[in-house]
Amino acid sequence: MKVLRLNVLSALALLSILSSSTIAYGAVLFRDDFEGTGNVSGNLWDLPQFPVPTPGPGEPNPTFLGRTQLKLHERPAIVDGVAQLELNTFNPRNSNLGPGEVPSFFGSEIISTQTFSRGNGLAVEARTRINTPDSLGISTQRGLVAAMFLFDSTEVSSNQFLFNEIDFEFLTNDINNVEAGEAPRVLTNVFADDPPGRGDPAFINVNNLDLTEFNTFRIEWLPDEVRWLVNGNLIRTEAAFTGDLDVNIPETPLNLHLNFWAPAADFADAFDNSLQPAFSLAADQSFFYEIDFVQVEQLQTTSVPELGASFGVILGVGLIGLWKIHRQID
Ligand SMILES: [Ca+2]
Ligand SMILES: [Ca+2]
Ligand SMILES: [Ca+2]
Repeated sequence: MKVLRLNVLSALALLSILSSSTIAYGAVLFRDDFEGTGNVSGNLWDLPQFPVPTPGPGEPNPTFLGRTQLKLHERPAIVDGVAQLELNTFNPRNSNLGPGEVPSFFGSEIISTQTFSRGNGLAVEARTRINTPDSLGISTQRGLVAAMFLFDSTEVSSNQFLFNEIDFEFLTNDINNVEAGEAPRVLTNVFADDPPGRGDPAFINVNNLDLTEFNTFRIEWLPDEVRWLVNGNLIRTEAAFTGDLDVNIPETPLNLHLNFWAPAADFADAFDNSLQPAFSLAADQSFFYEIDFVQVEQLQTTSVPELGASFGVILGVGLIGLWKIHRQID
């Protein structure tokens, strides 16, 4: 009997090793290659919507970021297979400001009409570049932010919001850092039922990254971790197992956003005083955040046996062994 028990245990151990192999596969839930001509699809993308009723003084207006009014009616153009999110230094309101109204930029945001639940895991991937030569055409205009993020906000009481959000943010200030011999970097952030504002941000240096060329950025949103990848390389993990004492992993369904805007001075890393609103169409300058494609995958991490030939042979040998032992005992 001892021999039999050992063989059964080893067979079970072998089975458990084989069956603990995990595979992750992605079912594509959403993809836009921005092919064709015209403007980004209204079926796939919403524009920001001005709050109703109109916010009073000091009340939040999610369509105004930093110094930028997001365009509420102009869909980004598709040019040569790329969605062009445009920021203009001239907001038409600037030529006819009301009392107390400050001049602003005119920026862009697109928001997936589809809402995505995390489930066992969700991955968002986009290939993007920043196309923002300065007025002399010799360098990159400072003071702009391009972002790709998953987002939802919940109003917990009157005008009090909690954010769930996972971000990549690309600062044109950091493109100029590279010219100054400093490391290229991206800004990552994550909010899990957190108030608007800081979140849990981290600038991550990425060697040889050129944000003016196309790069692939990926967010993996898993039950126990959030991962940020640049061109396939993992650059940040938000998870308890790293020893992080402030772990933020959103639980609620989120929408995918891409936007392009000019921050105010309170976002010191991203602000630049050389970028100022224009007061006439003739003085307008235009900058672009270009999206080649964006896709969302549902990730399934499942424990399955590897049903390869070797597994079949090992299983067969094990069963024959058990049968022989069984016969000996009989
Ligand atoms: Ca938090
Ligand atoms: Ca953290
Ligand atoms: Ca494309």
